[in-house]
Amino acid sequence: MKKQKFIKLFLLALLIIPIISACSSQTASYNSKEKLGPQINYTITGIDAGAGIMSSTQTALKSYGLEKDNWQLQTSSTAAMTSTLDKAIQDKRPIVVTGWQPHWMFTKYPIKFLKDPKNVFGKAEHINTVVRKGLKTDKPEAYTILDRFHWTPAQMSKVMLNVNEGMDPEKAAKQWIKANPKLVNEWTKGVKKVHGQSLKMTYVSWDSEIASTNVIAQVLRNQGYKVTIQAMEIQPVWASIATGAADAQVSAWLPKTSGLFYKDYKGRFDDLGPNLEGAKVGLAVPKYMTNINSIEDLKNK
Ligand code: PBE
Repeated sequence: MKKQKFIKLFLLALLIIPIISACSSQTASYNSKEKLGPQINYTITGIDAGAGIMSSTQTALKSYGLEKDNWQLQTSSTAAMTSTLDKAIQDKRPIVVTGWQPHWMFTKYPIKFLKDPKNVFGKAEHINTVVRKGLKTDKPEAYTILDRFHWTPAQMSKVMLNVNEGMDPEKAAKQWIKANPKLVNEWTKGVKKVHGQSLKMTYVSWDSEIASTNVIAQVLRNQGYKVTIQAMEIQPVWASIATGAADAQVSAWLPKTSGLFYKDYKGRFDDLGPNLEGAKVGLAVPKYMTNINSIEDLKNK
């Protein structure tokens, strides 16, 4: 009698378990046959509110008619966004994030940019070096080095990856400088050493800017400057240069991402041109969302 009951229970379990797991996995992982919006609560996972990519995404929600479809942009931080992305990818769940390059998210995770036929995010971006008025005459040596500072996304990514793996940014910068003497020498060639003049740089704690600011600050330290770097929001970074409270920043993503600040502060800074070319900003999804390839697909698929 007892044995029969046990067998019945066992058979029931055999029947039920696959049904339960099928149900839960179906709501969890991405289903290309169902509309995307409801699967992710019509939410794009974003970063800090001040970032240019956030205002561009708001513009995209309007231009692509997603806003009236109840799509929304969630504010968080780069760290929170990448950890949400990490978890989603582990379960093959759908997710739409604000994405940009250079950033290790594109090396670490199988994600792709969504096409942007309305060109809201712009095609390519460059990152410019912006210094305060008067730096050229006050500190010509620093000005020359800052003006020459130029590297590639691949070079920046090396520093970013080390920092992402837990290395102290200053140490990562020193290591990178040691490994790239030829390039660094191009920036400093023929420039006189100085002796303890102070120099202040401001930046935003985005991975790319942590990397670039630490590298150029270290190069200037090796030249004899006493460099302090201070992290803040993007708007105060531009204000610090415009008011002369800081000497330089290397975080100006242009023409779109920081374009508003560039316009607002025009005439109150010196633009030394790009320190990096081939940057890109947009929306991104995991590659397993094979039928989502354009921002327009968020609406239609
Ligand atoms: N970013 C990275 C910044 C610039 C650097 C794309 C997140 C932004 O303003 O959006």
